[in-house]
Amino acid sequence: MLGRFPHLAMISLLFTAHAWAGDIVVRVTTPDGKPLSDAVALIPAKPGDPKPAPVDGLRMAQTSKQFAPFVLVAPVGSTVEFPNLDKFRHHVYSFSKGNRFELELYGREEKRVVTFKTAGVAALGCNIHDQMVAFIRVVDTPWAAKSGADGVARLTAAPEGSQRIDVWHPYATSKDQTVTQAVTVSGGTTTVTVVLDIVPPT
Ligand SMILES: [Cu+2]
Repeated sequence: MLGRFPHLAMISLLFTAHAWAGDIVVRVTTPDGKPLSDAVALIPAKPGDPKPAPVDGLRMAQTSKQFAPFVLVAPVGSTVEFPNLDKFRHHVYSFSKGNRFELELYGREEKRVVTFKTAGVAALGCNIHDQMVAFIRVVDTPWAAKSGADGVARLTAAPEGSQRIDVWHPYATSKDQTVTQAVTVSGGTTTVTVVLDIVPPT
């Protein structure tokens, strides 16, 4: 039957190929091969890509005069809670373009919520405690993930074919704190290693 209608077989193959998606395991390391945590791997959004679903109730806590986590990934339109777990007050702000906000002095067990509407980086600080630094990477792609302590970030159900992956870390020395790498996704799991040179501020 397919011999009589070879175009049907062709259509079927094309359809199957498009339905395929693959997972990408991004191993992020420093130049000496150590796993690098808190890096954000993403496939930049292209026209026609699905939008990421906003997430409600993401969390950026203040505890022991630090933010936790150090890096948070938030799809555009997500809300982030800023609970203060310390016994003293914090005054959290971001002056980053598109994601400016200021949470006036607030105390223990008080919670503030901010909606992040612009893709980019929101650098967080506290007016009271200079050492408090954290970053929210606001993304407009459904394929974004942060590397864990093992340096691995997983992008699931990425479209097959040739893809560009951007890996960002707030202290990377590369342009825009980003290293770009090409990867070919062909179903199953594809592993790629990305090296970032990091210089934390002194
Ligand atoms: Cu503070």
